[in-house]
Amino acid sequence: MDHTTVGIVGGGPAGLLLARLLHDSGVDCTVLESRDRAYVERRQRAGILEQGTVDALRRSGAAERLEREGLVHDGIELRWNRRAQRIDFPSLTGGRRVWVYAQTEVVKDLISLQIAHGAPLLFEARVETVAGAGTDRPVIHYLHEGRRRTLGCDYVVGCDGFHGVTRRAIPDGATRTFERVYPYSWLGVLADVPPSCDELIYAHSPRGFALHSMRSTTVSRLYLQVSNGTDPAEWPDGRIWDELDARFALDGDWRLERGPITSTSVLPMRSFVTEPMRWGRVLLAGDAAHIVPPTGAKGLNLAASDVIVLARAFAHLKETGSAELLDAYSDTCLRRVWRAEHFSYFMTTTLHTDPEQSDFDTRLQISQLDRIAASPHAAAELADNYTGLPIG
Ligand code: RFL
Ligand code: PHB
Repeated sequence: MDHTTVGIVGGGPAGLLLARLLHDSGVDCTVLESRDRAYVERRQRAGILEQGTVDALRRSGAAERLEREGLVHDGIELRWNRRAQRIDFPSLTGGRRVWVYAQTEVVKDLISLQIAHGAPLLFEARVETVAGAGTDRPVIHYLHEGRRRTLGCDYVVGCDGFHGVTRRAIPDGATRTFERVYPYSWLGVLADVPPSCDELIYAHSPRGFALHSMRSTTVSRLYLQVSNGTDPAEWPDGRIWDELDARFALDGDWRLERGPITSTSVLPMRSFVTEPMRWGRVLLAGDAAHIVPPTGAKGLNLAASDVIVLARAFAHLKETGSAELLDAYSDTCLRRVWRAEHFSYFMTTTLHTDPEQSDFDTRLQISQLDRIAASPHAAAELADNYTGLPIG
């Protein structure tokens, strides 16, 4: 049986960044990813990186292309009642900002570094089970090149996302889960057209939520609130642009540029937390442990902050022999996780229209948005959460 110190299940952003950070500390690890490289590199997802995520990528030498191609954003725009309000991050947070750099690109950069350094990263290696969580030698059983294989580990980290298998290695009753499913989804649209704005626009409208984001100076990323169970085929391109126009409408001057739509997909929205994030020698990180609705742009950043905390704990164990930081891992992460859960819930419920929503509920949303526009304290609370709180 092969052996490694840290067996990492899943080669998404959490697993790949953890592998980089462990490599930097001289802790050996193996990443097992069920999909092929092209699939992982193309999976369209997040677009916003917080300062702490960018700092970690810089420290691990994975930010070279991000420095060149990433777009630094100093604020976002909120729209409601046909008016716009900019939230300026640096002035409200003591200098913090965010980066627009797609998750696909972060993943590509991390994969190419991992391969360049010869660190073990297996694609098309599907983990079937993780056994022995309660022992000091957990084992990963996986399928690779048509053969069943086994990897013995000192620790296993489940970075295998919400539908992964590692969470199941923890006995029933040892964890508690918390969940909320939202009564709406997002229709995500990628279009070959320069963004119609310099910064992201989050729009509340009587027709539902809309978000204008971007992938580069030539590619726009747009989202529309739609009903759960929507089939993207119900949304031909003309209908998408008309609906975006209606939801972003302003009394002032503004024009949404249209262009060829290259992909559409429907994304359900969920909040989910597992507590604790560790049992015995099995630890969970990223979406395997928690999910947020994407309105606060927190999912990828939470995945990054989990593995930053975890990599520090493994480095401490290697240097001092003390498992103190590893023992504190779950509590340290969950404080930040719950803050992000609250912020994501707040952004989601303030900006979306619940199909059951009354006029009273809508007035409360408008009052909250008016308050953010009128009060630097309310705006600072949003900016502080959006740009990301300190890690650890
Ligand atoms: P991932 O990315 O799901 O990666 C898990 C990996 O594990 C593999 N896997 C397995 N491998 C081996 N054996 C098995 N049995 C396996 N089962 C699964 C999978 O193939 C996959 O490669 O989890 P990770 O690494 O924790 O990363 C989390 C982020 O991907 C996620 O939180 C974000 O994408 C969420 N998110 C956003 N986060 C942000 O911070 N900012 C954003 O702007 C933002 N926008 C978004 C988002 C998520 C979205 N969707 C699709 C839910 C926008 C969208 C539309
Ligand atoms: C994105 O660009 O995909 C994106 C940006 C901000 C969000 C969610 C998604 O809140």
